[in-house]
Amino acid sequence: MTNRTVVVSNRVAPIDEGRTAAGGLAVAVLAALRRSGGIWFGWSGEVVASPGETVHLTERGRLATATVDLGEDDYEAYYNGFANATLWPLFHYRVDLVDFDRANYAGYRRVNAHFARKLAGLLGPDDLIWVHDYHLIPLGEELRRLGIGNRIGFFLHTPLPPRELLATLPMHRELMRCLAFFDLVGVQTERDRVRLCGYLAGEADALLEERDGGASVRAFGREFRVEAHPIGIDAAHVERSAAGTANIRDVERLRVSLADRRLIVGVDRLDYSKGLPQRFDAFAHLLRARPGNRNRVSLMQIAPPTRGGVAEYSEIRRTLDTLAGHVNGEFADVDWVPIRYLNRSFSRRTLFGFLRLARVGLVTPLRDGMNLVAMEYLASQPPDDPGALVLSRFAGAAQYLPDALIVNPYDVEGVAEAIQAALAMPLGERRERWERSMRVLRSNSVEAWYERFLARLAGG
Ligand code: ADQ
Repeated sequence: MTNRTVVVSNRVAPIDEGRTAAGGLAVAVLAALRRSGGIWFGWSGEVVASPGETVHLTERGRLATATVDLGEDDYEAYYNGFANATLWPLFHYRVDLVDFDRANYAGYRRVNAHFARKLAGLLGPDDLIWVHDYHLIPLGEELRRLGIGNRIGFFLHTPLPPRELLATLPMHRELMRCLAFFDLVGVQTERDRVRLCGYLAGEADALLEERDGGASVRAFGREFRVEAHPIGIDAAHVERSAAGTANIRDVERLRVSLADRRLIVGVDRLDYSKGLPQRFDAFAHLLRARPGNRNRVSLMQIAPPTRGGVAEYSEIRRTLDTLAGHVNGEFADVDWVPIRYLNRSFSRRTLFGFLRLARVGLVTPLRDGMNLVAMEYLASQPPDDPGALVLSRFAGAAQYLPDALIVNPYDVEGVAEAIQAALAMPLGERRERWERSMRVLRSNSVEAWYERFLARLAGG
């Protein structure tokens, strides 16, 4: 890759982030930017009384990060408001939770325009610009308004709902029109791509031509491409890392505490899209319907709270506290608690160690763009005795991992039966399913995803 790359996302990982601390995506972006040279631009994570015009620049060789602070009003309207109380629920099909506040939309546009002004001053004429996620949909249009003619790509990490749901947003046309200012729009799955094309054809009279594994679109007086580019993980790194976790103190403590009981594990941000109440219900159903599992299996659910500034997140937290309490109250024994519910983060290595100990990985979001935890669970397994993955059909990952036990997360009894099947699955079958899944993961690493998207963006 010869062009310099400029990555733009809401949050920017610190440039000195250690390999173990950073998420897979952050590691991949930093490594790739080091190779090609480039900038990672976004919000600093700081909310300040008067943000001013400062851009915080950190440079290490050919790699730089550039961040800007947000004022309190902008933070509320842009981040807590339009991004996380409007677009996040809407894109996860939760129209019932969507906040339709026009003032928040104005704040969202204001912050995108501000980001564009600050970013424009850092750009060279040949830079490839790659914008990430739902926080920054208008950024392409704002950059074009400032005369930026570079190639600009956009990738949506969340799902995209069907046209009828998108159209509930009062400013849906204005928002979706922003996509036309990018040269390439990437989504996680073929289904998301078809939904986006369906919206563009139905609401914007787009002319669509299916070719080269995607669609060339003419809409809103512009031409652009829409393609599916499923994200992956660095499977080799997770495999190596998970294999060396037995001596980590928390992993050892977990193993000892289980004695000869089987572990079922869930790891999610505490978010209503992740289907956690249904998951707890399914586990309770398993204990009720199959009493042989009592005192024989434990569910450990790790769910660090996120987005505390959005009301729905305090609500889902309360719901889960109550539910976990009920299930534990009903089934716990003097030496056994059925659900270990932990509202905290762990280092990635420790997480991989937990995943490796689990006979069943339980990944049952009601809706998810991809879901990297499902992949990390598989890559963490010991090859000679791998566990089984129970995976929601509504996670993008289900479209790439048909060898998981695919479930409907709303069907509590069905999920309980799938957990039972996973617990009972013979070693031979577990190995076959795992090996086929790992072939998929190894052939689509996060690095390959990154390079492929940029090559498509550069290629015209
Ligand atoms: P998320 O909704 O955050 O991502 P996911 O894909 O599972 O969901 O990624 C979460 C990442 O955070 C994983 O790498 C996981 O290991 C890590 N993580 C989760 N809980 C943790 C904890 N307690 N401690 C430490 N690390 C933890 C969004 C979309 C997804 C899409 C990704 C990437 O919602 O659908 O797959 O982006 O595109």
